[in-house]
Amino acid sequence: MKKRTVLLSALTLTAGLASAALVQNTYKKGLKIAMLPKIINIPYFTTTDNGGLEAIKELGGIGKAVGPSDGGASSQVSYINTLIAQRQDAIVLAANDANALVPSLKRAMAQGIKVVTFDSDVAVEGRQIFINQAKSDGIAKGQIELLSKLMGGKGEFAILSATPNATNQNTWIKIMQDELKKPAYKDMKLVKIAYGNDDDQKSFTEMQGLLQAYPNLKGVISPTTVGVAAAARYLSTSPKKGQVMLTGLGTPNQMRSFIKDGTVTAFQLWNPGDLGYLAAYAAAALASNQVTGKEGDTFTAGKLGKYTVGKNGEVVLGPPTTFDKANIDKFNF
Ligand code: RAM
Repeated sequence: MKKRTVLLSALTLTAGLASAALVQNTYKKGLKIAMLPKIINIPYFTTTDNGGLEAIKELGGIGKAVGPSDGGASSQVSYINTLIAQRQDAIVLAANDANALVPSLKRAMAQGIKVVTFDSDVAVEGRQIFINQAKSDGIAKGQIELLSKLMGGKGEFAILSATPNATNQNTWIKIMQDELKKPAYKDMKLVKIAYGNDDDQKSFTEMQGLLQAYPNLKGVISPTTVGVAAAARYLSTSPKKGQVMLTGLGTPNQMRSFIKDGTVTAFQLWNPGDLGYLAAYAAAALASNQVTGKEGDTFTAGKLGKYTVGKNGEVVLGPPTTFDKANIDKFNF
């Protein structure tokens, strides 16, 4: 039995080395690839940056991560312009706005710089590939289903979002609103959409405002890692703890204590490190002329394996995970 295990791991190791060698052959060395998240200095994007930088290092490229400290619609424009001036081979960005960045991204592409969006997209003409963390439909419907379960299918609830212009949150909210028209959710009422701007203090204050303005509130969905952590911190010391069900998209490390103290029962997310890693590989595949971003293109993303480009240049990382008391300690990001 022991022998077999050793043999198996030796085989796995050989297979791993073989695919690593393949990667070296397929991708250009020395590519300059820049990660440009929505905002810097929040754990979620530090993790996506690190995933991207890990991939770039594996590929023998030159990676860097830059970005604004706020999520305003045009806060990334000057960064894009600088990256163009630096003649990066590719820009990998999570967009703060669907349209505001398109003119500068078009300028980048006209100069041969490849553009990959991840997490939050721009209009299709502003990039070659979009790495979606999961199917938007699955994320949005999953959030409503989870909250409905927590609220017993009944009552008023609010959404505490990121910035009002965030492409990803707005896509999810629209799908949530459509989903609420289903008979299964007829007793659930969305009373307010608030915006914490992916700012901890603003999100905290918005959560406080929601609980004060809607005394019958039974639930809150915060589909942002910053928002859900700040909302949980507020709720954890409020008399409403246990009465208002809070869920959303959070990182296990930021949410662990709120799961353990009973403020939050369950929430969801994907692996942000893998998201950044996959996005950087897609950028390298474009910059190495392995793919153009058209439907059906395939590329190998190191440890994550093979991915196929779908409609409108979209690549999907995989389904999100639901975290609760039973599994949260298995995750460290
Ligand atoms: C925040 C950002 C990001 C979003 C996650 C869930 O970190 O708004 O865009 O995908 O939350």
